[in-house]
Amino acid sequence: MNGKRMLDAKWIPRWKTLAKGGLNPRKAVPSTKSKVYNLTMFPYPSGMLHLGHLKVYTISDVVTRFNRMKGYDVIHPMGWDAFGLPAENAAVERKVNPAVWTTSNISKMKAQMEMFLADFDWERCVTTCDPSYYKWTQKIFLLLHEHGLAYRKKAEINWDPIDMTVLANEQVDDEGRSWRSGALVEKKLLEQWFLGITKYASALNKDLDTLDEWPHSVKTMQRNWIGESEGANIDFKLIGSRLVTVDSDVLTCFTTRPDTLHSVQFLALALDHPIIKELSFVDISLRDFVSKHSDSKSNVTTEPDSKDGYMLGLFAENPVDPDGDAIPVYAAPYVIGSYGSGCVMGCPSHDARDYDFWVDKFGDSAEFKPTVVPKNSSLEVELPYRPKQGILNENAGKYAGLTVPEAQEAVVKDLEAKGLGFKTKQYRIRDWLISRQRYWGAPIPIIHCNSCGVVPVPDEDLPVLLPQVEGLVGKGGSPLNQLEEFVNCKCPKCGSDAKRDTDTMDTFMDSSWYFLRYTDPKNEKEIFSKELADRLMPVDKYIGGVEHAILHLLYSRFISKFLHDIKAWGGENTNGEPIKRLITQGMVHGKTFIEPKTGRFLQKHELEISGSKVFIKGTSVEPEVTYEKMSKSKHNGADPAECIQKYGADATRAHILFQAPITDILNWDEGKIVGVQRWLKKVISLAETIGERLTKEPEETKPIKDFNEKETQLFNDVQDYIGSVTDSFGYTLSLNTVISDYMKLTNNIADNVNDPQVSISLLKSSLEKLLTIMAPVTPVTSEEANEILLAKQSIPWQSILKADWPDMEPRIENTQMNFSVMINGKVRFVFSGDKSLVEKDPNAVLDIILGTENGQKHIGSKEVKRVIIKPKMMSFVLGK
Ligand code: ANZ
Ligand code: ZN
Repeated sequence: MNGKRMLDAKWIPRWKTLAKGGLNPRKAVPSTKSKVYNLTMFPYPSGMLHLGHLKVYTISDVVTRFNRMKGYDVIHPMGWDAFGLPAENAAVERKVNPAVWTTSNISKMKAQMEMFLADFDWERCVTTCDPSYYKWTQKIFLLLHEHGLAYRKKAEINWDPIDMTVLANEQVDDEGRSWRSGALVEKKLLEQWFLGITKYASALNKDLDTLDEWPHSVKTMQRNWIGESEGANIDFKLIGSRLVTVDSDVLTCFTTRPDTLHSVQFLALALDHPIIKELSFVDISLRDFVSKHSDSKSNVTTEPDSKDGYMLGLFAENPVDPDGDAIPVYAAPYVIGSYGSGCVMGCPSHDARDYDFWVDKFGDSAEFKPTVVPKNSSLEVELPYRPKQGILNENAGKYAGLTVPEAQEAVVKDLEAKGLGFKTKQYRIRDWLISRQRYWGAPIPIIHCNSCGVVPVPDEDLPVLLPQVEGLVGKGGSPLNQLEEFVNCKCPKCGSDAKRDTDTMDTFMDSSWYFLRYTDPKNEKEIFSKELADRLMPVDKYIGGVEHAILHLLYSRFISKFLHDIKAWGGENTNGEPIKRLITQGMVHGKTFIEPKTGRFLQKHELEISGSKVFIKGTSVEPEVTYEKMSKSKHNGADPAECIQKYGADATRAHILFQAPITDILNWDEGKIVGVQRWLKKVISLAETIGERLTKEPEETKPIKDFNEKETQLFNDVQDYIGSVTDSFGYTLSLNTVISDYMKLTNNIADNVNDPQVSISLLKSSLEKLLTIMAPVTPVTSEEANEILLAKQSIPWQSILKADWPDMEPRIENTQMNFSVMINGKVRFVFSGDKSLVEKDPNAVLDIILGTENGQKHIGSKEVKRVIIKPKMMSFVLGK
């Protein structure tokens, strides 16, 4: 063990004694102010903390320690996101049960967190795979079901052929690959459970406006994901319809541009539209067209770029021009079945896709019916004309001359009056598919009965325990299905033989409410007590990775709002938003060495360090150096535990904060940690020097009004740094400047430490303040230096971590000035006096000088011929 680790090992047990097992004795000091809820995204228990964890937990730990010193009642919980594929897959690889694997990883990671002194409220710990937790995840599912927000439907699902499970839309990237395995996702039709997040789409979108303390970028991502479009539903009557299974003779189209209604030249239906289903029975070529454009497994597909279309032989009338040309209806793969009404009013003059479709059908002979033209009529119009700044032309009949917004209002109003349309909004977001055909998750608490149908598991039978079995782990396709003792049960309603649902829930369900459970983690009777949740919610600061900007945060907002709506928490005036301030920390990138010729990533053992340079071993070639996302293949990872072993917790914590603003990417360069180490050493040696002086010099507290220039300067600097660090911790979270403030103040005190003009009492109190404000980041060094200082004064030790945060005292105006006193042109001594002497009568000043020892010595009773007083200088010319 080296010196630094020895200090860690010295202090950790002492704190634990004081803090009843915790790492921060301050926790034992009663709080005087209101609550602060600091939260970090809980990890999945992989067994190994990485530098990203170290960074995020250090940030929340230092801020929490600061909040506690300020007297707040802080809650700072930690838990484990323990269900899910990563755990299941890892357990498969290592041939152990995920439960066993998870438990052992949790204790490993907890120990690693202690190593870098992260002080969490372990008494609030939750583990999502623990029955005492997932019982309540299941209860929330049942509540959603009770409120019509959990339902089953046959759905085309995204099937990940590697992980052998269903993925939510959100888990498939733009290229159609699984976010986890990277496999190309296939489509399948399965009976699945969905949560009705779309019912909350409007609230989730609107309330983003209330989240003032969220990063703009995250709100934009959520807004795009929800995808709210304002527009209208417009009904087109079918002419002479001979449809039988479809019991309506109107086609409803959702449009964002009701102003273009007069330019409609066709209607286009999605391939899974009920009308197309019916017509396919009799029309073989339509059947061929659909199957040509459809996925063989699911029958539905959307080809957003396809210009293909099939004329159905149906015609419709335009609601604003019923006597005009009959409008042909097509089947078109570019129309999305699940968006709007699955039917588009085609405006080739104004919409790019409709234009392409139309031109593909009619080529050069295609005719157009534009209704919107530029305001400036001399401008050449190129179709499709899409701008909304135009006005309507004569094709628009009575609406001619109106601007686009005016026309939209007027058209919709007229349609509404005739019952042919209405204003509405559409959302791009889809309901949340939560069924997973995997083992390691919370079982869906539903029983299927032949006579009663879908039956919720009664509350008294919760939790539906996940059976502890070997062999099922890692198999896709609902492995619980193979366990007869699990599947077979009695129907809670009629008592006859029934079967359990064998799917488990998406783990995003587990993590969508854990912050609520932290408010009351041991409750055995309720999800959580309303009273406790109301007192501790919302989360004041939530720190985590931006990769969770959409999924986790949107689901968390949804479930919180739902629980709020059913009055599980929250007062009248809140809108159920769970997170007040969101802080997205930047990633940690690793130093990466690349062979210049081949571009190959080099391993550490292939490198050789010589002075400040690095060479490829055995050559004089310098590798290219970059910083990139840490990964095994780039050999650029760094082990936090190793770093703490080498440098101690304080240096590691300070280094990680110092290298970059918390929201920026942090380029991890261990070499730079020496600067931090040097600073910490300096702090300890300051304690020794000042302590030593305290044993020799009398410590008289000098009143502030008697401070000389140097003392005033030091005193004011200390106040400035306290102010700046307080702001950084309290609001801006500019934690890199906190570290540089510490360093500057340390240097400041060090510059004065041997100056006889600076009183020992001021030096001591300055150092004490420095140690106190350092305590959130470098508790070991603060504690060690404080102990040295106390020992030298023979004061019994008490933990500095218990201290209150120092107040910033008002700066003092310096009234004193050092004057160099010249006698006959030569500086003889320095006189420290009030600045106002400059304006005084020279003879009065002379009297003051004559009153000093130096004045008597150098002037005495000699004749003074001239006196000149200037700032910082006095000159006396004496007679012979
Ligand atoms: C006529 C029109 C004229 C349209 C025009 C746009 C511009 P956003 O903004 O994304 O919501 N649309 C409606 N339902 C559709 C579906 N199921 N599949 C594909 N496209 C669909 O898009 C709304 C617009 O997309 C709607 O407004 C409709 O085309 C089309 F100058 O109606 B529009
Ligand atoms: Zn039954």
